Amino acid sequence: MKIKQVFRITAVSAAIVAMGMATGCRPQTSGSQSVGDAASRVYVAPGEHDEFYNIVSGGFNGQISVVGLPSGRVLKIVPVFSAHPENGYGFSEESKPMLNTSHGYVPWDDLHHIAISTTNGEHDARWAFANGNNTPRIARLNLNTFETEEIIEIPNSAGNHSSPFITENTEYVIAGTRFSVPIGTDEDNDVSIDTYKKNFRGTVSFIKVGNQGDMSLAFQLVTPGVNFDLSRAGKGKSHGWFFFSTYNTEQAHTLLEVNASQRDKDFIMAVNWKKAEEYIKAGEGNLVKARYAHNKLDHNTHTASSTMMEEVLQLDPKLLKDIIYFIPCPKSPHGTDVDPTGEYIVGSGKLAALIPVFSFTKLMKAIEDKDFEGEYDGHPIIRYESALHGVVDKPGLGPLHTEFDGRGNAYTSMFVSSEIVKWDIETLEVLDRTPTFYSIGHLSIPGGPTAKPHGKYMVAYNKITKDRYLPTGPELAHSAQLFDISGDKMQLLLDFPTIGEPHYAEAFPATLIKDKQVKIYRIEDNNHPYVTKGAGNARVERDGNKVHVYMTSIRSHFAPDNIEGVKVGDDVYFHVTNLEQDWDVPHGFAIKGANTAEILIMPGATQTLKWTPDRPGIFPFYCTDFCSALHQEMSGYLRVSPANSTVALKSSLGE
Ligand code: K7E
Ligand code: CUA
Repeated sequence: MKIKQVFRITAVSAAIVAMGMATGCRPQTSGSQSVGDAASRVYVAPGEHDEFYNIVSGGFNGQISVVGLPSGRVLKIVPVFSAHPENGYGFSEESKPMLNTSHGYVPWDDLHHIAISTTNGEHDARWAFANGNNTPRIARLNLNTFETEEIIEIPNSAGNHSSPFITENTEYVIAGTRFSVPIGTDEDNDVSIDTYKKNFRGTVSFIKVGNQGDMSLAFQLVTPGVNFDLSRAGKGKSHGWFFFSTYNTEQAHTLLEVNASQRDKDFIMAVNWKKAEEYIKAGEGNLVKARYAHNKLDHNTHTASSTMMEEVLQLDPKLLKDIIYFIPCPKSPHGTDVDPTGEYIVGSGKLAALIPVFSFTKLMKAIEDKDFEGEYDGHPIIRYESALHGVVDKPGLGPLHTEFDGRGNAYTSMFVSSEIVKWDIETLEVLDRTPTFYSIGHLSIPGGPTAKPHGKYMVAYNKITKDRYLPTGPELAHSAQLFDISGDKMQLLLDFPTIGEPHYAEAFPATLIKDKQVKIYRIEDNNHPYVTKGAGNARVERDGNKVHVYMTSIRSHFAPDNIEGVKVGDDVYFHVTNLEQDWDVPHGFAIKGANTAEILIMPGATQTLKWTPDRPGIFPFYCTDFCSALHQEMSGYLRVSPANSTVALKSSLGE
């Protein structure tokens, strides 16, 4: 969530702002209590490796950072929804299709949440999924290559914030809408905003995940026009169900900070997705027209392709009964979390003074007994008390997100009172609390959302940094804090700055993937249409005003390294194949005046930089990645002649 919204003063939020100022932004203690043996517990000696991989969302940078825990060291930035000049993602011809959407090329998004793949509810860490909020998309990263392999756009959605969430066996990744919008044809959608209640709808999308990770949009449920927020799949006994938090059940379309906070309770929407599957098997649902891009990287050609999809299967749970139930939940819930057993469902109402915990067993009984207290937009509302296990009383202010340690404890982040509260899932008793510096959003325990948390550590992702680090002008790095949660009391071990604005993160033991890492791509397997296998095949070819440069790179030269006969106005394609078959030897390629980024080519791969020279002259090109003692020598010249020139096209190396 964005702090600016919470801190804007209105009648409704003034009191909360006051509380936030008093307790959130200016905690009494400095928090510098982390001394002594804490230092040794986060110390990873030179040459040693971290115990956990932490996959951290970058928020408004549209990327993911990979951080080692407990050290907090940044290991890699993986570009996902944002073009990345560092390696040419979104600039190279091969990667541009990955950022294609029904709106065309969209090289930025706002990435908030991570979902690591699971089997039987436990991390298998084959893939990481992440959401793009602004132009609704879900991405899949391969955790053996740390590359974005696939992006699927979500039609009939706006503000894909409630996303992505994973079911127990990675059957689906699931995405809900933040902004309800009209969901008809483009022409139908041109309606007055004040017809919100009549025309605006939410959707929740179920994206099937295949054995190789491949995503396809299986179906969408059309829902009332509420705003969905953070959500979780059931697991164990609640497998087959899904729990969405909702706010703005008032269905306001203006001044939401007041108008969406009227009701005492919003809802958790419980979805029986197995029931939805039954309906689909029985032939229910409507295929409706929808335009959305599905982009995939092919490792054989090192090239992404984009396919425009045309329809989606929609189910209307108003007609198809027993899919959707609403559970009242105070007040504007931001997160719904399910404990490792699948029995307890925790609602975190960001404006509520308590944390309600629902029981799946009681919920099922209430449904069986039709223990309802009316309807919301045609869907049954379950009686609050009937589904309630109990409440955590006075936990703190502004509960947002809850994670679990697998030892019967829950940990909830409190944005307004700027603290983490530890409580017992059964007894609901508060066991411990610790301040965070400052204004925590998400917290993350390794395996925290799974059936088998790895426990040990917890990371707080804080929205406000203030005085934690050396100041860097108006904008400060966001701040994470690592806690030891192995004992009864949470203990602060480390502060570390982060990349972008992290929201959610997931961590898992390094042993799950560290020995499976891809080190090179086999050159024999490279089926790129413009691959050059061996420097002897390097050449230049003209096709009208297109010039294809079949180029190789190996320590420490490009072949060819002298090129003549290119003319102003030509489109020059440098197809660079890195012939290296050694780990950790990429080569880069850049040429003077190119209106794009470099390309960084992994061992055995081919990447293409397109360049349209705008003037005659001599243009040097060079390798950008320090690859050997003769890296500075890894360079070449390209001559550009006027458009009407008769200079013959030729290339050479060593002549
Ligand atoms: Cu709470 Cu976007 Cu997950 Cu941020 S959201 S904190
Ligand atoms: Cu290749 Cu530097």
